[in-house]
Amino acid sequence: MLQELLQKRYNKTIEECSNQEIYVALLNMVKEKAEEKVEDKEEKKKLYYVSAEFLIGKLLSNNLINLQLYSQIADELKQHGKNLSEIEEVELEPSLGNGGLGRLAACFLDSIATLGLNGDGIGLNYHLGLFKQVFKDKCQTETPNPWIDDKSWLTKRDERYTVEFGDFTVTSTLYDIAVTGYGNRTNQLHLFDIDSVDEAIVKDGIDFDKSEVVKNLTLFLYPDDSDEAGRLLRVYQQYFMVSNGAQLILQECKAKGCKLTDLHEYAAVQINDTHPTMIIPELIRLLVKEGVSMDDAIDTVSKTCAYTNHTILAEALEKWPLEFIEKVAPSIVPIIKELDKRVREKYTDESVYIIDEEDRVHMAHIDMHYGYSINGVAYLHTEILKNNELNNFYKIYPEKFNNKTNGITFRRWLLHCNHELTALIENLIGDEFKKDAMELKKLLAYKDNEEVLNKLLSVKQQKKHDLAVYLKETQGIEIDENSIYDIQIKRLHEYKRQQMNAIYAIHKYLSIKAGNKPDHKVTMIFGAKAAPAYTTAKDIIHLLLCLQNVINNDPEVNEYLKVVMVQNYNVTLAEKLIPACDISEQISLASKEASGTGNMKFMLNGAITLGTSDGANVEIHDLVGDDNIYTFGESSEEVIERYERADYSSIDYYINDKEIKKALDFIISDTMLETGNPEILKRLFKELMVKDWFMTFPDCEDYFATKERAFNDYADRDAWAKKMIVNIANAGFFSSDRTIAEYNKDIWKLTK
Ligand code: 26V
Repeated sequence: MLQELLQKRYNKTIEECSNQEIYVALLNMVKEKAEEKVEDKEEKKKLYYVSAEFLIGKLLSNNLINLQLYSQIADELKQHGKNLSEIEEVELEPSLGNGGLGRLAACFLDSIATLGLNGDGIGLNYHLGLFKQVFKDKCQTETPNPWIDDKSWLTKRDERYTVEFGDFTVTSTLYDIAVTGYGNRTNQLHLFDIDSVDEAIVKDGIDFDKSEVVKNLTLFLYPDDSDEAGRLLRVYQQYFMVSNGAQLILQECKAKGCKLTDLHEYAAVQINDTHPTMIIPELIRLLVKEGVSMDDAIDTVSKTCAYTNHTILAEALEKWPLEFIEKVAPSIVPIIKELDKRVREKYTDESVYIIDEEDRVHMAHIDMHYGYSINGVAYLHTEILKNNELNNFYKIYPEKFNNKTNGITFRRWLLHCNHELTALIENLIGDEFKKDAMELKKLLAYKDNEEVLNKLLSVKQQKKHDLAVYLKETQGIEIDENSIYDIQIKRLHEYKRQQMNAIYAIHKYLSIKAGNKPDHKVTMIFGAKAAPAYTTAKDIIHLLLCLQNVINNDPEVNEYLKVVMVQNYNVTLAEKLIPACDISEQISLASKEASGTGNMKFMLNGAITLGTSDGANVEIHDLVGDDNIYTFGESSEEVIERYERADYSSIDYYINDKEIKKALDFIISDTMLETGNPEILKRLFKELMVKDWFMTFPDCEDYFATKERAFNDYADRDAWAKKMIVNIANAGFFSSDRTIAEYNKDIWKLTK
């Protein structure tokens, strides 16, 4: 098949073609095949998943898998001495997301198409995506991450919409990326853009003139919002996204004969976090403009839009100054005021108003009053929303609240990233699990089968070897494949507590130096980007890079412990790291991680979770039982109470706990100050000693002890392999196919 294609395209054989040429030929073939699976006649109702982020990752292999062409192409290439994974290297990874929220949106699109549902994504075509992370002097620096070239997955469409901002008007351009379902239909990811964006305005690193919106509107994902111009640009991006989205939705519904007051029968709009919230007033505005009464417009839009909450962190819940919206999108201001007025007429509780006394617009409040569903993303998270964070809204609208525990697409996070494990599973239980993830439960029958357990261990060993080779080749990092791989990869945020893991590294380092030689070597692997303006997060990266230097260069210790921080952690790296992992670090402060999805990917690939009772860890625990997970730390209730009492004093721990003091003091020891930047290290030391806002110290003792227990258990290979198989067998619940089926049943109600 490929041979013919290349012959026709280049008049060359597979052997004669460069990887680049083969890639381009495959890209075009996939685009054509995907197009054939676009449904000619759409169902009446359609879902629009609106999100500022879609962290889709590389698409070639994923699409080949979904079109069920992967083995055929891979085999053909192999016969001719080529390797599909090398060809994949040609593809640039689009970085259209920060982390979990964006990756979740990408998994959801895959599952929506796989379940054969009529649903498209709506977002923005950021030219330079999220920044690329480059380490310099053991610190994070940021550079642009261009990903669009003539061989990208984007297809330019003819649709153009006009978006009116306060002081100027733009015409948008629409690009689509085909979303192939596994053995099913093709949907679209619509990414809006404007032609005038100018990459040449980027100066040093990722700096650019924020005032020229026509040149920078879709340049970067979430430009630095540490200053007012950056925050304003975010509002421009958001309004641009939703105004285009609203116009597209209305155009498609009208084409199907929708009466405007029946919008909710034709469209379900899922608002992914508060970033797309302005779609509510924008839809209302457009309906009113077409002659629908305000009452009817509010009524139908409220029955169309549904909101997903992804965090309880107050600083992440958007509140835009009304004057920003007045400048960016003056035409929706009267609508927002009208929506607020109606709330004020009904409720006396000021905490549920849309516009507060400082004239800030609480975006989530618009979603909750004027949407028909409010969901959290894991059981615990939804309970906290109902009982604590959003309790005032829960009291008004109990019927709107529901939980949808997150999921991941098994096509990317098992079939694609772990061919060896997929083959082993297929040999044991057949291939039904590819469509029905709950089939994985059948693996439990093998949990005492020594031969199977050994095979599982050798698959893990193979993936550990592959990672070692990959890191050496791509980053010059050497790791010992016979060590335990203990991995924490996720955005750098204090609540995720990479700093607690770093404190463990110091503790262990000092303990080895004091003569306690461990039985098993451990490689601690970190991967994380920090927001460019988030000082403490960047300081923690500096700490990790300094520890990497000190520990790995200490001959007394490096036989037993190694610390590795990979550069520019992204989806591609995750696909290499996750299959290789032994211990999955999920150590957020209980109550703070809404769900986590990395935890699910690790579990599916046979890593054992070391985690707090937070987010979806709680559900992992319920599924695998006490023997197959390592949990530690204070409960979410205890943490919530501590915050309410406001009596946590980190300095007391520093003074009273010898181990904590020793580890913390090491941060500003001569060894460290000679290795790193004294100003940064001292600043971080102080931050932890006098603040420790995410309360690492109270959990340290339990964390360290539980971690040691896990390392010791690892030595019993059979017992460990049994834990692995129990984890894999129970991971089916976390398929995003299950999550999407629930969204559809409870919220979208699309018919097939
Ligand atoms: C955003 C920000 C922005 C301002 C500074 C602090 C801050 C902290 C957190 C966030 C997170 C925004 C929303 C988000 O990405 N939530 C993640 O969503 C995932 C998918 O539901 C979920 O698995 C993660 O637990 C959750 O953190």
